[in-house]
Amino acid sequence: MERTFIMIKPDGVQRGLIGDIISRFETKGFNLVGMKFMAVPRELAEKHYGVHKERPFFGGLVDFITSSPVVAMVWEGEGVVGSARTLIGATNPISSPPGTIRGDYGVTIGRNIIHGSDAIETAQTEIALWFSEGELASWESCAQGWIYE
Ligand code: DAT
Ligand code: MG
Repeated sequence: MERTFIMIKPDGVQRGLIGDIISRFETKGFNLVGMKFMAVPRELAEKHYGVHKERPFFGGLVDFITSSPVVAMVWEGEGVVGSARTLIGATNPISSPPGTIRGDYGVTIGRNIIHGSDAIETAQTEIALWFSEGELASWESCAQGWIYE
């Protein structure tokens, strides 16, 4: 089953949005298979955003992600990688429609509330970076038969 890496960023935690955000993934019908509330070591933030290393915003982005705790999660379900990106919305919250997490709660690109993997392969890399195998738990929801045909 497909899995994706989701992180509620420091601004989402500070603004009291943890419950709402988790609720959106839960009520959509996805399964939570891993979750931890944590301070992010600088080295982990730099690895996670390694693809943006040469961008001018890289230093500020790493400062931001390490500035206050985050909620790191793994969610599972059919098409979860793409669907999570749809639930999250556009990178810049100001151009993200209402109903999306960033569209509902954010204003600027540097404070966009949440991260979600952008492809299946990226998700696998990010899950392995943030979680050990023992921190993930596979399970079947009792609602499975009412979510999937
Ligand atoms: P996304 O998080 O939608 O996958 P991304 O991978 O292009 O977006 O960028 C990673 C994060 O970096 C993004 O969530 C916010 C920050 N970021 C991207 N572009 C930026 C910019 N032009 N100025 C400031 N921060 C930016
Ligand atoms: Mg990205």
